[in-house]
Amino acid sequence: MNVVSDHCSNKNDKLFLITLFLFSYFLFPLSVTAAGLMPVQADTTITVNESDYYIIRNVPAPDGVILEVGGLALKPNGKLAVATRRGEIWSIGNPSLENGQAPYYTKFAEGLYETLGLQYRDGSLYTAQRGELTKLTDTSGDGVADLYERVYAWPISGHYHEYTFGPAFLPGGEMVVTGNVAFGSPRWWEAESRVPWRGWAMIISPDGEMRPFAAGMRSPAGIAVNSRGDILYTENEGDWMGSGFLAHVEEGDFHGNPAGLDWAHLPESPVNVRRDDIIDSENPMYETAERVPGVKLPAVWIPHTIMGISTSDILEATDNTFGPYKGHYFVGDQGHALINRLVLEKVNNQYQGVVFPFRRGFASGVLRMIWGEDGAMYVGMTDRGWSSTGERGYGLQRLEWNGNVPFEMRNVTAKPDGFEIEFTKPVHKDIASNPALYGVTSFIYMYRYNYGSPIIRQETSPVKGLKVSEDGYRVRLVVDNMREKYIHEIKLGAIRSADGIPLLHDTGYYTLNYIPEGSALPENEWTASFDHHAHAAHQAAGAVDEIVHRERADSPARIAGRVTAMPESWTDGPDRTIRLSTQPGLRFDIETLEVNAGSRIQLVFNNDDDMQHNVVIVNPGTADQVGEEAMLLGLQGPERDYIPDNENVLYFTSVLSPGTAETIYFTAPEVPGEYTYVCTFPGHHIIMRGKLIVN
Ligand SMILES: [Cu+2]
Repeated sequence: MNVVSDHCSNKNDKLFLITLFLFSYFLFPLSVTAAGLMPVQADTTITVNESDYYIIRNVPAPDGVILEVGGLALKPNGKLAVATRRGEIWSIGNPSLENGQAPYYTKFAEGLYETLGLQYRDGSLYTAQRGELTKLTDTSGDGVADLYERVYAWPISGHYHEYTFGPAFLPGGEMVVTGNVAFGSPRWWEAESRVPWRGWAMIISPDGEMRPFAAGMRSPAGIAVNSRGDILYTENEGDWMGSGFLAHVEEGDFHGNPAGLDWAHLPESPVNVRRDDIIDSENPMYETAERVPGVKLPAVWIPHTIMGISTSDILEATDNTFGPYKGHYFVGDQGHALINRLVLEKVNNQYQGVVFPFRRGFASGVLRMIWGEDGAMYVGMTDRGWSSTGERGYGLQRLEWNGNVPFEMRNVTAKPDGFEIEFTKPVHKDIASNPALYGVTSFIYMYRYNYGSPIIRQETSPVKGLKVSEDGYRVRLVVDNMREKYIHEIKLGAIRSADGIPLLHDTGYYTLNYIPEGSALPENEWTASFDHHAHAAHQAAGAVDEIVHRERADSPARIAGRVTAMPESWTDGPDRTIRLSTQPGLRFDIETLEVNAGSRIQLVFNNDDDMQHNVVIVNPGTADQVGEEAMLLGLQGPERDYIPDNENVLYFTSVLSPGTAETIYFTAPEVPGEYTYVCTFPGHHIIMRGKLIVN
């Protein structure tokens, strides 16, 4: 039905394609970006989008209802209960918009303090306020809570960042609640646990008994108890947290941020790690875990800026009504307004696994998700007073599956000698047999006092060979340099399904805490599917990739695009100096700039905000395209200042840390028009932009 299968119908054609593949590398070295590997086949007629499979629909709210969603619960009567950051609980009838009818809202409770979680159990709703776990009951049956009962209260200091999340129910009826740390001194972002048990998970019984359970949390916005009864939580980048992650919480665990250890010596604490055990260094966290028992490593790292910036809720798919993802977890991201898909496996009796992109484009920061009665997902959003990608500050949306199965990596599992990729549909075997279409790169983060971490210790893990399964659903990769405790980026080239459909997402990140034991794939099995031409192509492609990589940093386009010293020919100086700054909420301080065509511009960019930003001047109408490509740079993003190889990029600054500045010099375009300056730091481009009018 398509060019792909026709081209690959015999060996000669395949050789031709491999030649084309190599040739493409040499011809267009700077275009090796979004896909990582150049497409082998020339079929560009089929494009796939997330919205071809999963549809986002607004659940409208009446005027005056500020639905900054903090918690979602489904009641047995089909109504959706929504707790808000502003301390109200709404009961929404007909949330599925059945027959095109609007939903109807009833205020169930109010006057609560920043409710950031909600559960229904036996006729009551349970919610974590900032300072207590509360049970709400409608005893009169009029649809409004008339009994507010304290289950358990804990101290708070009053610092704004002391968010409390939960509860999640354990199988026996106890509840899990997690608490953020405060910030303090000497640096504004340094975590402080000013009162017990900030930075901890607490287990609270329905009759009000509390036991501190695990420490080391910093901003644990997502908690879930999975179908096996295990507690999972998600963490955000911050001090001692190199990136966001998902971890399995067991009694006595220490998850990484030392602030909460101030209470570890108390008699009721099950945590044996002490503050003195934690040493600031540029080494990865696993080195501390090897030295200090009780330090728990993430089950799955969710690479910062690549897969999101602030990890939120966790929702398990317990069946296949939302696509072929039974047993998978959907994990929200508040800052990037998206949802990732995560799959766990147990190796050495510990959870580890892989995270894939799933769906972007929600209206605001994704904080909460829940399954509806009809199998759709409700997505509760707020920008939480901070910023998020998306056009709105808050809201409620439905994510609906239309029944079409996207061609995706359904799962990646670890093998003693590599990885096995399982697809949602059979692969086109001739294409999928080309090892050059599989790239594995491993890396990790520092475990340190400072906020976040760069990517460190990045190495290639060469794919030596592969075996495509008989049914086409699986590709077994044999990989060199598998590194325990490292994140492995698995990036595919232009693999197609047997019916010619391209991958919806081409990258997954597998956290390899343990390499499983067992026997390797016998060499005669994978060499058989691995013809020597392809092998040669693979070797050559690898070599070329390295060359391309080195050239990129100082390619002519990059040098011309970012000139940081005034050109010597500007003997009279610049015609004009423009000072541009940033403001909170993903904004430049100037929305429109006017310059004369061909004039000499000195642009002084000050980043006064508390996030990283750049300024990229692009051709008229191309900011969306450039911003999207920047987000797809993956592991290359940080080192390239999130500047994709796109001819519409004219001039740019590097990515500036908070409180720093950079000056660039450029000549305004000769062609008048409305150009755009945009920040391409992942997730910012949709709102962080201004007009550059060239007269
Ligand atoms: Cu920005």
